[in-house]
Amino acid sequence: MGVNRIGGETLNREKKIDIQRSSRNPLITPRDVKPSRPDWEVIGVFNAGVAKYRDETILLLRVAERPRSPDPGHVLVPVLEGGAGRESGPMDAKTITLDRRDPELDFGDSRVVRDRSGRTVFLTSMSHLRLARSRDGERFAVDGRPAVWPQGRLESWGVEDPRITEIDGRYFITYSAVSEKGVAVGLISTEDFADFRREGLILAPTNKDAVLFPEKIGGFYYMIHRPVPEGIGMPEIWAARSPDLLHWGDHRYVMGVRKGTWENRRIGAGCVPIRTEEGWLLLYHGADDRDVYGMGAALLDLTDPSRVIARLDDPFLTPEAEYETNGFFRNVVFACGAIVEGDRVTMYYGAADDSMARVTFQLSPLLHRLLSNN
Ligand code: MAN
Repeated sequence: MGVNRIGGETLNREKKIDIQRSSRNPLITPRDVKPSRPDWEVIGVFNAGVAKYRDETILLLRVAERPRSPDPGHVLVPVLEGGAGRESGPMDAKTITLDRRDPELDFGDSRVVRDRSGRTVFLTSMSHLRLARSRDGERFAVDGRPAVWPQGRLESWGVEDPRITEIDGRYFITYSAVSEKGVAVGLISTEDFADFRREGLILAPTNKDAVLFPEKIGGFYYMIHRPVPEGIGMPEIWAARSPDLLHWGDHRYVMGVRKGTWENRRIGAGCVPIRTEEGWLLLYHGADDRDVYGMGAALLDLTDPSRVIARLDDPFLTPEAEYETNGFFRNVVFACGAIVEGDRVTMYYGAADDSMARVTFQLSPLLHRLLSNN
C-alpha cells in the first residue's frame, strides 16, 4: 500500500483544488447498456464501484431497469419473487402495475412510490450490478449481461451502489441489498471479477453507503457505514471494526450533518478511504433538504479512523454540468470509487442517477486545504 505525500510546499489557504471533468463525460449512459430482458429498459447506469484489475479499470455499474410501459398513465414496478421465505436462490421477475391517478399513492419522487404516510412502498426501478472495463479509464466496454443479480427475498427490490476494496489481493464488494424489509448492507468477494462469492448481509436495515478500509488497522478490519435512524437521529457517518470482515462491532459515531449547509440532510461514505501520510482521506457525499448531492472530504486518524482530523466546509464537487443537473434524479454527483496513482485521483461518479462520469484532481491541494482548516 503506497503512502501519498503532500510534498514540501507550505500550507496555503488559497490553493485551488483544480477539478477536471473528462471531456468524454458522461462516459457511460443508459444507451450503452443492454437490458437484462427484452421487455425491460435501462433507465440509469450510475454509482459504480471502481477497481484496478490487471491493466484495466473496472467499473461495477449499478444498472437500473424497469419494464417498458406502453401507457404513461401507469407505472410498472419490477420486483423479484421466490418461494416463501426463501433467503437465497433464483427469483422470478414480476411486474406490478400501478395507476398514476391512485389517490393512495405518491409518484412525486422519480425513484420511489410512496404511500400517503410518506413510506416508500415500491422502487420505480430494479438495479443489478454490471461490469465495464477500460484500458484508458475513459472508454469503457460494458458487458452484455449482469455480473451480480439480486438473490433471495432480501434483495427482491435490487442491489445497488457497490464499493470495491482490494484487501490482500481479494476484492470485497459492499452494496445495498434492497427489499420491502429495508435496505441492508451485503458483502460479495471476488478474485477475478468472473466468480463472485456471496458472503451474506453484514449490516441489518436501515444501513447503506458502507465502505471497507483497504488494510487492517490495529489488527482489525474497519468499515465506514451510514445507518438511517428513524425518529431520533440523522443519516450520518459511523465506523465499525471486525476480526473477519463478517462480524462487525465497536460501532462509533464519526461525523454528522451540518445545519444550514450543503450537507444538512444526510451524509454517507463515497469512495474507499485513501491512505495518506496525514490520515485516511474520506471522499463522501452530502445532500441538503432540496436533495442536491455534492462530494465533500474529511481526513480520519490513521490509527483510529473514527476520529476526524479535518473536514472541508464546502463540497469539492457539486452538480454543475448539464448531465449532473438533469437526468433521472437531477442535481446529483455521487461517487463510490476512485483510482489513485501517485498524487492523481481519478474519481468516478454517478451523475443525476442517470450516467457515469469522472473527474481528475491532485491529492496535495485537497490535503493542503483540509490541513489548513479550509
Ligand atoms: C433512495 C435512493 C434510490 C434507491 C433507494 C433504495 O430512495 O437512493 O436511488 O434506490 O433509496 O436504496
